[in-house]
Amino acid sequence: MDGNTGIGRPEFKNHERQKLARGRRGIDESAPGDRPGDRSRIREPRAFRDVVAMPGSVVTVQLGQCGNQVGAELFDTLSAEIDAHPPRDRAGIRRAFFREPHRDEHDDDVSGASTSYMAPVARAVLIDMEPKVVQASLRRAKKTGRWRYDGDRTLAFQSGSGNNWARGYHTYGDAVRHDVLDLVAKEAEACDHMGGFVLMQSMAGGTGAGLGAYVADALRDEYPTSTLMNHCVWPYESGEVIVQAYNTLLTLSSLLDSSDGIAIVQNEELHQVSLFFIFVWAISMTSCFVHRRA
Ligand SMILES: Nc1nc2c(ncn2[C@@H]2O[C@H](COP(=O)(O)OP(=O)(O)OP(=O)(O)O)[C@@H](O)[C@H]2O)c(=O)[nH]1
Ligand SMILES: [Mg+2]
Repeated sequence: MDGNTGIGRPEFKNHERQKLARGRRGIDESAPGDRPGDRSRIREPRAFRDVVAMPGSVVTVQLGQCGNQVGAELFDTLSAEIDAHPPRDRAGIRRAFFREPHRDEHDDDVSGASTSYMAPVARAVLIDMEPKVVQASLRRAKKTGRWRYDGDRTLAFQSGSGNNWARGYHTYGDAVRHDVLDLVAKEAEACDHMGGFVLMQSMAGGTGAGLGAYVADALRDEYPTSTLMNHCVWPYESGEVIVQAYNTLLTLSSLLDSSDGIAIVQNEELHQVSLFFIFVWAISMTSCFVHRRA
C-alpha cells in the first residue's frame, strides 16, 4: 500500500511477479517445465500461422453473374499488380494466380485466324447457368492482352436459376457436380503446389448463392484438407431480388459448415466507396471497370 497517498497498489510476492512477467511475454503457463526466457514457448499469432499455411497456387471458381464479374475484375487487378511490382516479386503473384500457357497452345481470334497467344492464363473455372456473362468475361480478359481465361474451363447452360436458391443448390447442383469437379480437378492438377480454393459468388441470386453453396460442399468432400475460402457479395438492403434475405441466410448457413473463411463485401458499402472516393455518380455493375480505364 502507498503510505502517502493511500491509493492502493497491489503488492505481489516474488513468484507472482515472475508469473505476471511471463504472462506479458506470452509464455504458455499451462505447459509443463517452462522457464523464463524460453522462446520456444512464445505463442505464434494464429492469423500469421494460417497465412503461411497457404503459400501455394490458388484455384478460383467464379459462380453466377456477380462471381464472374468480380472474378474478372480480380484477375485484371492482379495482372496490373504484377506489372507494378519489381521483377523479383512478380513470379510469386504470377505463379499463385496464373499459369503459363502451353508452348503449342493457340487461340482462335474473332476473325477465325489461329494466333499464338502466350499471355498468362488465370487459374479459374467459370460457371454460370446463363452463357452471356461467361462469354463476356472471356472476351474482356482477352481484350486486355495481358492475361486470359482458358475457354475449356467454363460451364454454362441456357437458363439461369431465376434467383431461386433451391434450384441452384438442388436442381443444378446434382446435375453439374461431376462436370464442375472435373473442371476443378484439371485446374488443380495444373498447379505445382495447390494452396487452396477461392469461390466468388453473390449471396442473393440463384446460381452464385445456391450452386455456389453446393460447389463449396462438393469441394469440401473431395478435398477435405485443402483450404476453401469464399468471397461473397452481400446484396443491397432493399430494392433488388425479393427473396434475397432467404438466399443470403441459406448461403451463409451452408457455407458455415463447408468453408474455412468467408469474406463478405456489402454492396451498400461498395456503393458509398464508389460515390465518395472514386466519384462514380451513376453506378452500375460495370462502372468501376469503365472508370479505371477512363
Ligand atoms: N458488387 C457486385 N454485385 C453484383 C454484380 N453483379 C451482380 N451483383 C449482385 O448479385 C446479386 C444478384 O446475383 P447474380 O450474381 O446476378 O445472380 P446469379 O448468381 O447469376 O443467379 P441467377 O441469375 O438467379 O441464376 C445482387 O445482389 C446484385 O447486386 C457485380 O458485378 N458486382
Ligand atoms: Mg444470373
